[in-house]
Amino acid sequence: MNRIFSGMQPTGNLHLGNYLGAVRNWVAMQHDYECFFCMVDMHAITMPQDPAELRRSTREVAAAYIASGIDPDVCSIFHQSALGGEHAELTWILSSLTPLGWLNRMTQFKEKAGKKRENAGLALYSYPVLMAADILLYHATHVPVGEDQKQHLELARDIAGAFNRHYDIEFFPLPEPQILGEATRVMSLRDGSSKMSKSDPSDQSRINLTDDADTIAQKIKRAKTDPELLPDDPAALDGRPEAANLVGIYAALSDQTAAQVLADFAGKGFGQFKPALSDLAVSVLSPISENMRRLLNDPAELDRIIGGSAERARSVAAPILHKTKDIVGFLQV
Ligand code: AQP
Repeated sequence: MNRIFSGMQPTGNLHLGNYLGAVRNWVAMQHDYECFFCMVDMHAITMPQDPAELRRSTREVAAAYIASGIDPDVCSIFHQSALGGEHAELTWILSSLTPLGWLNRMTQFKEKAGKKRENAGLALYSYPVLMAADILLYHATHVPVGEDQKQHLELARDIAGAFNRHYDIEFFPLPEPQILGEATRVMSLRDGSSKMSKSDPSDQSRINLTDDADTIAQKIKRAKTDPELLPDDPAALDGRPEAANLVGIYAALSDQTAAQVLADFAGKGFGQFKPALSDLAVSVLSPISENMRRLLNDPAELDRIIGGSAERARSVAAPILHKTKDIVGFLQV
């Protein structure tokens, strides 16, 4: 059976982009692949985190996975640091084959380091090598992610290829990115040119999975738009990023294409479109946030699920790491 590895940083404020770009696709794929869904807390600390908040967010992400429909009896749902040694060890081995030039091209580092590049941490810079190790440690063949992670996945493929070539062995499968659905890049509600993000200082920029119905409705009502009516052809949304974003969100939430959505709303303004979008978003997200609340009320049960999954993950990762070390030439006595 082909294998999936994917993850999410427990950095708070899980949002509609995380859901539509990633988790929802995982739910659809979970019975066709052997799945490992991780809370990547080692990635989270590449930016400063409050320890108590990191622990809280790690459980919250696990709750979001399960509340969205991931079945913990079928998939492994665990935190990366539970196998921290294995992930870190493979990262080191892969680092030895990763040219700096490859890392220098990564746009996420440039965005997150910003103007204070000299002060950015080494882990933020080598983040994509840890991500490659996450995937390769499980011999994952498919990695469902949002569009923003495409560059990191291409790097993971390059690193896998470099290892196989260097040691002249077909050992690591080259993982296939799975960028699926009508909303692979959900944009901010306040600015159609930047992606919806957990770390955006404006809470109005995103719909959080924990927002209640009134908050969702109010955020959509205030979302930036333009004065034009909706067209009947998606191509006519070019140059209208905010309108295209809201239509894309509607399409993804209703399992339609943008063209099907526009067939219903062509000639209508946002005064009519936004309330319909609010109702739709509330109907999809309310059951998820209710389920999340219920799961978070029983942290012991969540910890039981996470701990059991980590054991399952270890049974897959340990032999792959052992074999990797053998290939590299480490004495294993
Ligand atoms: N706006 C988005 N649209 C579609 N997919 C998205 N993803 C994130 N934002 C969008 C997808 O969600 C998964 C988990 O992402 P992550 O938590 O590991 O980190 P990220 O991509 O850096 O997400 P954020 O929200 O932007 O977090 P911060 O602000 O902390 O950096 C990935 O599959 C990602 O593609």
